[in-house]
Formats: sequence, structure tokens, C-alpha cells
Amino acid sequence: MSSYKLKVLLCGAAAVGKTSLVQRFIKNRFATNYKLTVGVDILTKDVNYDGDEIATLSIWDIGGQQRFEFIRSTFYKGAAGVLLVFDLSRAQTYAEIRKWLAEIRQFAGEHIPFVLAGNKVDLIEDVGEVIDREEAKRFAEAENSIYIETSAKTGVHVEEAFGELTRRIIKSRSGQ
Ligand code: G3D
Ligand code: MG
Repeated sequence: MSSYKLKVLLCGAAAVGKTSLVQRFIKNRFATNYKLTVGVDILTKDVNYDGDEIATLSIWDIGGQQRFEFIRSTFYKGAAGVLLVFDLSRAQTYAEIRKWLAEIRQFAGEHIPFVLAGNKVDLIEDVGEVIDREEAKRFAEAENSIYIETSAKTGVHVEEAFGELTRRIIKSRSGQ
């Protein structure tokens, strides 16, 4: 039986791969022709942590157009943790991370656990390095987080990103 029910948010600029990451995580597939996220999708998945303990995540995936005040308060309310995503092939999406983090902390609480995900790592061999990945790692660590490079396309590190977030949420709750 699951002892934890955790609301987890996907945050980050449009088209960084938020919906693709959650689809990969939940259905283990990469869909190339789904619709843009409209409104908020809430998907549920049980995650193992710490041996045989189970947490139930409800993962909130919001469309880029939906970030208006009225929905924003509902989105952030009661959130336990955030997967904060940028796109390793577009520097601007990394530049916006600090703004996202400020908003997350304002609406969801100063100490909310998050994992910083650099998604589309599969594209680096084509487009080269457009952001300083060491700087991303240092930034995450300075903000009491961890930096993980993912690909919703190949599936690399997607389980790890959600798993690490779950562990960090539970650890923060048990006061360790
Ligand atoms: P969003 O939910 O953050 O807005 P989406 O982003 O999940 O809708 O993804 C935006 C685009 O990036 C999609 O392409 C999607 O296929 C692509 N994408 C997402 N994750 C990855 C990844 O890890 N690697 C690669 N190569 N592409 C990815 P389209 O062409 O449909 O816009
Ligand atoms: Mg989406």
C-alpha cells in the first residue's frame, strides 16, 4: 500500500519536453504526434523508493498557454516537488530557469524539493553544446538540488529523474 500521495509539477519553457517526459515515464513510449497540452493533464504513477516503499505521484503537466493567474494558484497549491525542465538544444530555455525557480518558490514554498532536468540530451551530438552543462550542475547543487540529463526520446535517465525527485521529497518530509 502506498503511504505517500505526492503532487509533482512539471515546469519549464514551452516545448522543452515536459509532456514527452511524463509520457515516457508513465507509458514508456515516445509519441511524435500527440496534441499540444491544453489546460492541465494529471497523470498518476506508483514509484518505488527506498526498497519496497511505494509513493503515488500525481504528475501535473500544464500547457504553456495556461499560465494565467487563476490557474496558476491551483497548479502550485499543495505541490510536493517539481521537475524543472529545460532543453539542452535551446540556450534560452536554460536562461529562463531562474525565473521559473523564483515563481515556483513564490507559489509552492521556499523549500520545495526540485530536480533540474536538461532534456533532449540525445540532440547534443547534432547541435553541439549550447549551454554550459557544468554550470547547470553547479547551479542545481547551489540550490540544494541535483542536475540530471534526460531524453524522453531514448528514455535515458527519465526514471532516475522522477525517482530522485520522489526520494528528495520523502527525505525532506522525514526531516533528514
Ligand atoms: P512541452 O510539453 O514541454 O511543451 P513536448 O514539450 O513534450 O510537447 O515536446 C516538444 C517537442 O520536443 C516535440 O517535438 C517532442 O517530440 C520533442 N522532444 C521532447 N523530448 C525530446 C527529447 O528528449 N529528444 C528529442 N530529440 N526531442 C524531444 P515536435 O516536433 O512534436 O514539436
Ligand atoms: Mg506539454
